[in-house]
Amino acid sequence: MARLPHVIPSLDEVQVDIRGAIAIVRLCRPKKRNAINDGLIAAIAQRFDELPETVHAVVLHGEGDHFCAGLDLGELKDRDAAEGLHHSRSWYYVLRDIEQGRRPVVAALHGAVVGGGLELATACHIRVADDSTFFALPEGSRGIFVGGGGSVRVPKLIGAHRMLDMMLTGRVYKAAEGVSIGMAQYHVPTGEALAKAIDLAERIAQNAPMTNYALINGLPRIAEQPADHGFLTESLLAGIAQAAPEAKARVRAFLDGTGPKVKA
Ligand code: 1HE
Repeated sequence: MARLPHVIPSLDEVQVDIRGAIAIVRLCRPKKRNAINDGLIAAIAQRFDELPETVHAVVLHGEGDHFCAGLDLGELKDRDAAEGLHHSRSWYYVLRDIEQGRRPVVAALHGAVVGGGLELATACHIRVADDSTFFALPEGSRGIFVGGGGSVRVPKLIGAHRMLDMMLTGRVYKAAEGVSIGMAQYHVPTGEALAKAIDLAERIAQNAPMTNYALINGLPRIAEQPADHGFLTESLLAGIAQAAPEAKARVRAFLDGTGPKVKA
């Protein structure tokens, strides 16, 4: 099953603001702490699908006091095992299209980043956590399991045994400690995650699109390949990226003295 074919996307709950080369995608279900029901996950998919080609980086954030409370538990109680399996698979398609899409996605995190909310955040490429952020996987204590790719993506950031601890004991990581173990790359004061994420996205959008594509699609795969395969994949990506006219122009600009230098 691809995504959720019979679901009507709740498009009013996912707003998109295009600002030049970046898009700001906002989860707008604050009364339910941006908990993700079928309509919301389908709307996330559609909003990402519909981004114009002129968008070179995306910021994802949540309205209200929390980024995302995870799966809408109200829907869970109606599913049998087969429906649960297909539902879980449908999240994979949506999050995979974010993770392996055309452009990098920066998540601006605040408040609860829990359950499926953490799974959504870990499908993004950069995470900025403000000081109100807390990370948790309450599935363990609710008698369920992660189902949005968390068991694949979260251990890559923090290690399988930290995730085990979170699910077995209900451990909650506050922002500073969460960032220190790798949940996010940036930690900013409360209320500043969105601005920082926008700054980063604007910087990312200036990169050559092919370099960004090679990074988000190549690096994670290379990390899973045997070294010899990884070297070949890297060399193919390097060849494709450097052949682009934009790459030639950027390198020439540096050699002419007009391109930017690396600053300490
Ligand atoms: C929800 C949900 C939800 C809030 N599903 N309705 N996720 C969880 O187990 C997280 C559950 N939520 C919480 O622990 C808390 O709501 C929060 C810490 C996120 C926020 O607390 P707070 O005090 O700001 O809000 P609240 O009063 O708990 O919630 C406000 C409303 O949102 C309330 O509904 P109301 O009709 O009574 O106003 C809550 O019921 C509702 N709400 N979170 C449904 N998650 C792909 S598999 C992924 C597996 C999972 O993600 S499991 C879910 C894990």
